[in-house]
Amino acid sequence: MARRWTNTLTRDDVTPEHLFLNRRAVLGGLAGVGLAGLPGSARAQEGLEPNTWEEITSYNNYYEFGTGKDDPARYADALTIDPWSVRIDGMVDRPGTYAFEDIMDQMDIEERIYRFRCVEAWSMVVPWNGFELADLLSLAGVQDRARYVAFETVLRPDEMPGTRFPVLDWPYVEGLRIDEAMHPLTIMATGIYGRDIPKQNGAPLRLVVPWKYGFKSIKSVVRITLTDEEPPTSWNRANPREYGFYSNVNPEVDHPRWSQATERMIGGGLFARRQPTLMFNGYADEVAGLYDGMDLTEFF
Ligand SMILES: Nc1nc2c(c(=O)[nH]1)N[C@H]1C(S)=C(S)[C@@H](COP(=O)(O)O)O[C@H]1N2
Ligand SMILES: [Mo]
Repeated sequence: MARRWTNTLTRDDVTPEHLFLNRRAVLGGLAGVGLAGLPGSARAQEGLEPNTWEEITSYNNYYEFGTGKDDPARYADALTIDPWSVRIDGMVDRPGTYAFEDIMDQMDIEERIYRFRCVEAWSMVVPWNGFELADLLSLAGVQDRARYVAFETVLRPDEMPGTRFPVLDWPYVEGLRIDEAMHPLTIMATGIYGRDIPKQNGAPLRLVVPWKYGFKSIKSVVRITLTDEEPPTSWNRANPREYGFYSNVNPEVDHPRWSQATERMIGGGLFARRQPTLMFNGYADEVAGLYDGMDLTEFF
């Protein structure tokens, strides 16, 4: 590991249950006092000011808890996240089951805030806490022949009411090419706003790939497999015409059923000005080189 660090996070840092359960009331109150009059869009458009906690945690996609935007906030409390472990296997030197606490002990997460734009039908700026996926993978030792990384979400029908319906082929799976996975903008998030990541946002750890559409950012990851073949992804399986493996944010490649040339900022209200979608979601300087020579209308 390149960075050494001192772990200051303990069990005592975990969000107190009563605050978590009452977050709507608590945060609604806070918003009423401190943040009134400053719409999320205005904040988010000045530089990279983050959206509010409420905007980020009450409007989610996590189909294991239902397909409605407010289903995850209503039902995700049922997910048990302690203990948690991630199996890392395939083309690695040290395959095994890595306990979440042990991963946290190895990672340099202190004061590491990644304020990323994330985009889909709406866009937001989220202050993530976490660590680079590359650092997690180096715990297991990636072998040279690995070309792709496959990810899998926990599947617990008892805790996840949405998985009783065949909306997607469960468990939710995603994948990245190895150079995408190793890129420093690709992170595993464990928190937002310096607090533990809420369950509806993918606790205890979820992928974040800021230059791709939101659905690449798989939640509540329990397995990571290094492979030499392009892995299946849930949305590509469900609808290969509409969702490709890469899913890079690209205003020039429309979804077959809608234009992706503009985005509406979440929190700005229905009349929020739509803004042009940026190539690679504004991260072109950092990541365009990964796709040199590729026809992005074919590899969408
Ligand atoms: N396991 C799992 N991960 C998932 C999803 C899901 O349904 N299940 N939805 C994806 C989609 S479509 C989006 S837009 C983002 C939303 O992340 P957010 O709720 O934190 O904004 O999560 C992605 N990760
Ligand atoms: Mo999505």
